[in-house]
Amino acid sequence: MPQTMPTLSLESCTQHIKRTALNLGFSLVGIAKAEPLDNEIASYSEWLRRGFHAELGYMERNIDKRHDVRHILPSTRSVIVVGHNYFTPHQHSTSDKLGKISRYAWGDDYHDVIPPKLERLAQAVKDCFPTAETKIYTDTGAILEKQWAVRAGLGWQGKHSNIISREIGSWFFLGIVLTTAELLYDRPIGDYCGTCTACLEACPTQAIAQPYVVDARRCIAYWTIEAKPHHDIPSDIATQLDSWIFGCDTCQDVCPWNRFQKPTTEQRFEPRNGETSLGLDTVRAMTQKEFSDRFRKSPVKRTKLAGLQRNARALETYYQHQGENIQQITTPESLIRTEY
Ligand code: B12
Ligand code: SF4
Ligand code: SF4
Repeated sequence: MPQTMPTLSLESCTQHIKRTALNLGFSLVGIAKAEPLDNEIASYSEWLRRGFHAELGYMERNIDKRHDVRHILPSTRSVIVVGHNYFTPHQHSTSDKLGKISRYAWGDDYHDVIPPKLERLAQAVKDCFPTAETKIYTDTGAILEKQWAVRAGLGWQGKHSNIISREIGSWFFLGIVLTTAELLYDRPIGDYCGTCTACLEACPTQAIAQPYVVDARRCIAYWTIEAKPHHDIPSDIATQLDSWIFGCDTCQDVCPWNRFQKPTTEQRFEPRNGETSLGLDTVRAMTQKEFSDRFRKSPVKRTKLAGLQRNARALETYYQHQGENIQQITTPESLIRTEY
């Protein structure tokens, strides 16, 4: 397909698109040339071979699209990648009656908030290239979003496997616009993890199998969000839940690059009703209607009521286990006291 002719110079078009992204509330934007992800797909296939995708069967499909976005949109020339900050300056309330919700799920669902912004960004491409084709994604298709973010220079892949930006840390969502228009391209930046291993050490379930590689079978985020509600959380994971009832942020909470995060300007990512944790009793007693009303357009709905209640039961096991450990430590002393 011949290159569609821009109405302005390539520089002005690229600038117009990037400026539009920032005006829409994205904090990061970069552009990569559409090429096959040869090295990335080789390590992706190895990840699958080792069974690290747990029961995420969809990860085994559409490998050709993940390898080369031109299997999705033929004649794609550019991959525009944006990052949307979701950090809000709140902390979790914690007690053995509560379960923590991960940050990304405190407000409205990014699958609802981000696509309209991506549509407007796609329109900015068409302002310059009226005949260009576009396609948008945010965790909605067979695209290796993190690998494209690296190629577009948004940041580097941290040892916990999330993308980290030098400017805003890692509390951001990724969004993608594929387009047949040719633009000016950004370059990857370096890896700024250095000798740090804080995330590997902090992961409660040792899910980071080796630096940069997460085994979903051991990841709390997998078990509390993605695992089918009828699957009980295995006891070796349940006893290490670190108080999470939905998702897990431990590896990002300890990352030094998240120390100086700036709050998002998107009000819809503020915690709903100021809540960052859920009462275990409330969840156990919740009816389907209460669940649907409370989590409409919230990421939490993904786990379904049965999944959330399964998580609450597992957390009770976790707190019980914590209690037993404390008791074990105090037992010898209490024995001595009773003898005297
Ligand atoms: C499947 C999935 C999951 C799975 C698997 C996690 C994973 N690490 O892939 C589960 C359910 C566990 C999960 C959890 C979370 N997820 Co998720 N998830 C995805 C999804 C749909 C696909 C990711 C994927 O392709 N994984 C496959 C593996 C193989 O890819 P990878 O981890 O990048 O692995 C590469 C490296 O291991 C690399 N590699 C191997 N050796 C080496 C060595 C070096 C030196 C390097 C650099 C690389 C390297 O090779 C692999 C392939 O290239 C994406 C959306 C999308 N379509 O991309 C969102 C996405 C990755 N998730 C996201 C988020 C926010 C989360 C959570 C933080 C949510 C939460 N709070 O609970 C957690 C984080 C857990 C973690 N530490 O990764 C965001 C991440 C944003 C960001 N800033 O990076 C994404 C991009 C969604 C979005 N659009 O915003 N997720
Ligand atoms: S999300 Fe939690 S369980 Fe998964 S790798 Fe990070 S710290 Fe480990
Ligand atoms: S905690 Fe350290 S090793 Fe892990 S991602 Fe952050 S900087 Fe990299």
